Amino acid sequence: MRIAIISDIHGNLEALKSTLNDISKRNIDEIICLGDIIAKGVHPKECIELIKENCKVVIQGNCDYHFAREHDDLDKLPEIEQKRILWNQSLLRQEDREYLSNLPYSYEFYMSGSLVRLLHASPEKINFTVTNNDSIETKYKMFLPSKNIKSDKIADVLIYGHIHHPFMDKIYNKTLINIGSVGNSFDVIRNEEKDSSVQETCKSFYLILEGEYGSKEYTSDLSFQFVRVPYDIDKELVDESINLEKDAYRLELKEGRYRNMEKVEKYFKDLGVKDI
Ligand SMILES: [Mn+2]
Repeated sequence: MRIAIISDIHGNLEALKSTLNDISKRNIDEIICLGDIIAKGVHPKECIELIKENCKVVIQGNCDYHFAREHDDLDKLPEIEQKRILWNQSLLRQEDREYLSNLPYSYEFYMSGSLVRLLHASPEKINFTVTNNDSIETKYKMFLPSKNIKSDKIADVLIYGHIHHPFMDKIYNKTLINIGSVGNSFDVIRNEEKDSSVQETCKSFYLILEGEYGSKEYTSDLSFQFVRVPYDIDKELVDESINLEKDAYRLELKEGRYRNMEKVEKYFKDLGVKDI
């Protein structure tokens, strides 16, 4: 069984179309989405339609939850956040908001002996950020069950999205995988002296998981294939004149530079990372 896992489309229709087209050529049995279909780009409705048509399972992301729900405390939020919520909601129909609000938190199955669990960001919180630079203790917690997860088992393979930056790590006998982002790939830090082409960063990323679906026996092989798909970035940006944060969005799509650099720099400083 070959399962394609996609995440973090963020309203980028060209990226999603190119990714689905690539998947259609690779003998895939089913597609699973790990959330954040909307927010940032201007095509959330079209992306929701394509995701509904193509994905067997869709998990809720923090942006799906945050921008689809009613905010009773809207006037107490910072002004930019109020604007962001209203702008994102103006691009959605009521049925889209209901769909996004009712997506599940996680999904799991056995494959080739391993319990594979899929979620958007972390077991405890839908918007908690775990990166490949975090400690072994933090990474290990990703495999643990929580009140949000239906089973009480510790996962063997944990696959997630949210950070827009793919990696794979072994924590003891466990496997932690981030699949990257379809529509909003970026590097949190860019270094002009060390980087080569930004096109490496700006592609759509997804994962193919292959193994014996439903098997609790360690007798068959299990494999993970990271895929990068180019897409027409300029075509996607044609409709961006209505985008509330078009300059920041353009920088992310064209140059792979993240918009919230103060937050990122503080994060790395707190970790004690100097040479980035
Ligand atoms: Mn997210």
